[in-house]
Amino acid sequence: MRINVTRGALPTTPVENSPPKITKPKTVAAGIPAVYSTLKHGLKKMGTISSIRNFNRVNKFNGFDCPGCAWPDPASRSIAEFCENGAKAIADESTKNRANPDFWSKWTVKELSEKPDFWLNNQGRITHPMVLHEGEEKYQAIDWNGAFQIIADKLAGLSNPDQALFYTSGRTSNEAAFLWQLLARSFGTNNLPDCSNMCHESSGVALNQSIGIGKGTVKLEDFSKSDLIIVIGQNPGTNHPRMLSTLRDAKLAGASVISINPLVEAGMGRFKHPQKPLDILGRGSKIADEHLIVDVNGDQALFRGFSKYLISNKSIDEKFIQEFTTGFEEYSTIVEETSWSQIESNCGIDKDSICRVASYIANSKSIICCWAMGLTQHKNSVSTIQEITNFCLLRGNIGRPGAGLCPVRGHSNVQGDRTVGINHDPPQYLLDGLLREFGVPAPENIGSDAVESVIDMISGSAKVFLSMGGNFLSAMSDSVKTAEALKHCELTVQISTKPNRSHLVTGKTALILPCLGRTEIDESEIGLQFVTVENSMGVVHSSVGHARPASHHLMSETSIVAGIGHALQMTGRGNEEIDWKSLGQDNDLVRSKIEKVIPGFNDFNIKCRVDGGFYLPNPPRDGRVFETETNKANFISSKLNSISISEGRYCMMTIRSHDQYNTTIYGLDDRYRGISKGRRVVLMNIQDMEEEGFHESEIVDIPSHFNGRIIKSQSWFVVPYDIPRRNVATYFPESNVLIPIESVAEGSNTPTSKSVEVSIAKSSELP
Ligand SMILES: Nc1nc2c(c(=O)[nH]1)N[C@H]1C(S)=C(S)[C@@H](COP(=O)(O)OP(=O)(O)OC[C@H]3O[C@@H](n4cnc5c(=O)[nH]c(N)nc54)[C@H](O)[C@@H]3O)O[C@H]1N2
Ligand SMILES: Nc1nc2c(c(=O)[nH]1)N[C@H]1C(S)=C(S)[C@@H](COP(=O)(O)OP(=O)(O)OC[C@H]3O[C@@H](n4cnc5c(=O)[nH]c(N)nc54)[C@H](O)[C@@H]3O)O[C@H]1N2
Ligand SMILES: [Mo]
Repeated sequence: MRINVTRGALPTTPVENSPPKITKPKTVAAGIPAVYSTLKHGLKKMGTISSIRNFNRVNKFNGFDCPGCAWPDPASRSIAEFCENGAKAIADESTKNRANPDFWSKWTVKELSEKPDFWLNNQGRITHPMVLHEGEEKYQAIDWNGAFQIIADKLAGLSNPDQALFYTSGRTSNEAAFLWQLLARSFGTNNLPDCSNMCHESSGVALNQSIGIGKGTVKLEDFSKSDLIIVIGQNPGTNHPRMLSTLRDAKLAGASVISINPLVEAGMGRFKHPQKPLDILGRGSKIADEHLIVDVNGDQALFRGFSKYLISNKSIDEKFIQEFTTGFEEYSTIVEETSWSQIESNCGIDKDSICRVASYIANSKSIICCWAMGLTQHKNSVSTIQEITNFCLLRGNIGRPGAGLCPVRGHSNVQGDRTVGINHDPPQYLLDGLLREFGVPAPENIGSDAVESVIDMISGSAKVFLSMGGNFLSAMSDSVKTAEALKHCELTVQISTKPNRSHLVTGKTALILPCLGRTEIDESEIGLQFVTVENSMGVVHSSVGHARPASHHLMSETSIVAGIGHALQMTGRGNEEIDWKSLGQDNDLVRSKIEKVIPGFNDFNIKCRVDGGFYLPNPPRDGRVFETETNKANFISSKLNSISISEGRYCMMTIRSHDQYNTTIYGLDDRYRGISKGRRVVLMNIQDMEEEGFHESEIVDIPSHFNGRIIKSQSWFVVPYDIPRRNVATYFPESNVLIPIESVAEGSNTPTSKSVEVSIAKSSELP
């Protein structure tokens, strides 16, 4: 048997040997420290001139879409419409460092895997296509045609199209994503796992069943018309900083804000707008009027409590319920049957506090509910999000100004990717459209999602893994199993900008295909190209890069997909009708195809050239039309089903620090939480620490427990933190190793990254 050389490569970043520095968490977000951090990251990585050029073009008409998050742009944009963390994302892409063939020739993949994730990312932009041949220990440069040929030959050699997996990360443009799914489906498979499977899949599944669309129902302008904005399981100060400006403006217009979170996050305290001088110097604006400190995984119970109050006090909109919904009777029965004691024990908040807030809710005319990963990555996520939808339906808080549901997306185009066809379980109109426009017949089977892909690779039923962006190994749960899965493959291919761990734990043969980033000029043989993206509120708009590409060997994502498609066609295995050559050169042509296949894109090429872009249709938002099986909005009744944690164990959530973008680690500080110079920390309630006999920075081991399986991880530093008892928090992706691949949300199959049953033990061996 041949040896896979990456077999010895580390699947996770190495452990840290020195303890972090711990100070008091901050109560104010942004302000001068954010301006300082923006400049520091910009100047250090890009240099002065590029910093000014790039920061000036972000989120502007004819500029590029900030790769930081999917929060929409306001109609009147300020001189610098971005935030500290958006600036870090831009600086990171525009770095002067280069991971060129010299760099790759210095290190074996095993040696690289022994470096921390932080170091890997800092090596800079990948400049050339690279190949790791079977049996070799180092990557070497390869020309583009050679790389495409390897992929085409491997794909053509598969006995069944479902042996290939086409992963997508949500930074990919609409045009590249559309071509990517066309490539997969023309090859004959729906195997299109994506980062959304680990992210907002639970929101999509829940909302589709409840209101007939897997997206939110508010526009940005609704925030200033709202009386009450509830922010649930979200840390906007770090992950959606521009949302804080929206919340601040909504408050100035009279709204109240409630944050529901086990942690009091700095952004939800006070906020100093970094682009408003008076704000910077003053005390800033208070954002949350109320923090409800819910236990991890307690939201379903909490919202059940709100509904119980509203129904028993008849604070409901009977006319709306009658006209637009079904299932109310059943829901009110199940609500009535749920006891207050069960609600209190599941969410960790007492009845009086729930009723006090509910009475406030009863007096608020228009309510928006926003949420992110704190809600979507639990076993009961789908039913929790449906409970929140039920709560909104009770008072008709949907499809009218200032009210609605707002799942806040993460990656800047994750919503658009799904719209244009990145979906392992595609809608019929998409399949019909592909047949009509390209003569591509529907693939035989429903595809695999992210978790199923890991299982397919381990079992050998998938042999080729192709990745459009992202870092599958580090982003997925159960890092060791995911590594085993990738190592089982014949070929792994990563279309990337920067080095990451998925380049180091690979199949027998591995390719890295370096692509242009958002900020860069995309010039094809027929002229300058731009792409489009869809933000969290369904607005599609253009993104135009202006910077000189990091290397003249880079190709755009669209031309890479077309290159693979064309090479596959040459083997006789691809669909003959698709004109890959033209599609790879001409994004207008791709957009004209999107227009013909996906509803809502009429006059796409005209509308995407208008400043601000255009809204995709959204029936619940636009006209209280619910395209469900019942043609109504459905109250969906579920039993309360929070996870139960055994005596002596903890419920662990895995969260982001202020210095990371998902698996890309910019630095070792989490400024708002007062933790610096280290990421291998476990945040613990001080009373739990005392009970366990732990001191600050004590080194502990963490075993996770799931259905009899125990996974151990060593060397974590204990940090005392204001977190509910029996809850702990660690950073993603270091702790992904502890999340069992089998532990998923019911209905959406999303890894339960926010509720992992763990115990915490004194370390058996000191470093
Ligand atoms: N700078 C930066 N920006 C980003 C990203 C990044 O990594 N860095 N990632 C992008 C992506 S892809 C995404 S999806 C978003 C993620 O944005 P967030 O969802 O804000 O990210 P997380 O750090 O996972 O934060 C989850 C929040 O939920 C809380 N929480 C955890 N469990 C529960 C629970 O059971 N109930 C409640 N009510 N709260 C809970 C945590 O305390 C934390 O505040 O951000 C996007 N933007
Ligand atoms: N435990 C735990 N796990 C989680 C989460 C969690 O909260 N807890 N969150 C989950 C969520 S919400 C998400 S979205 C996933 C994220 O999963 P992914 O999207 O797979 O991961 P990223 O870290 O965003 O991907 C980073 C890599 O993308 C590449 N890249 C950057 N820009 C570009 C570009 O413009 N084009 C291309 N082709 N490549 C580019 C770079 O090489 C970089 O190393 O992780 C999930 N995993
Ligand atoms: Mo995400």
